[in-house]
Amino acid sequence: MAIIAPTALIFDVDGTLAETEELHRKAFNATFTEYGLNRHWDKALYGQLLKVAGGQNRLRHYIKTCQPQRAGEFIDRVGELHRQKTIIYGQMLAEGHIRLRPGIEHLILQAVEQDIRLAIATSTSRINVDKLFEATLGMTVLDKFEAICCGNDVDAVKPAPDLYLLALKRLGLPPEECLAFEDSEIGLKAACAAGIPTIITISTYCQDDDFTGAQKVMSDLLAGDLKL
Ligand code: XBP
Ligand code: MG
Repeated sequence: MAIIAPTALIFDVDGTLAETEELHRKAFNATFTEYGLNRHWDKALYGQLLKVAGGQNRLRHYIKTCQPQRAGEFIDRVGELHRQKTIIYGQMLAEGHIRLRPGIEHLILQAVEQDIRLAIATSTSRINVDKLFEATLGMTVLDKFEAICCGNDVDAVKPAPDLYLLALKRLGLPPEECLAFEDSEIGLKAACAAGIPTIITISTYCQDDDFTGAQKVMSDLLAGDLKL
């Protein structure tokens, strides 16, 4: 599939650049253990919880829907728990547990070479983006991204369009000149609501998502003969 030179590529992070969600899940569980909370999110439950983007939102949603009778135990400590989860997740990344998904490095380096502009739109926090790049492509590559829009930068994360609208604003571009890369239904909804054509590379946790509205749906970037 040849893409007619977009002016900018906007990347989601978790699930798209790398299969990070298993590491996020392990970091949440390690935090619960450290705090003696006797909770464990298995893969099936985490798959459902992923419908709520952003770790703090996810924790609050879990408490309200799965543990309402015991909410008092940790509803006030969501911020503290999430800070600890972020530290543990960063350590796991630094230990080298994550690789980029197939074709991602090539696509980003090709974009840099061809002066195609780069941006990020992610529900996660900036520190996690930095740690992922430190562990993979390096900070000099992250410096090539003109707009790095993270959960803390907006009022509403995905599926709201805010992150993508912010990326467009910072790039100073209309949506049709950009191309978004996503792995999830909520990410696709966010990009589409901002009017940005979107390519899906399906991640492990999003196999059953509805990708109606995507320009193209692929198992990974290498599977789709994608060329800039
Ligand atoms: C996916 C997310 C993230 C991570 C957890 O983000 O929802 O919340 O699961 O990250 P993306 P935090 O938009 O990159 O797919 O715990 O740092 O919020
Ligand atoms: Mg994602």
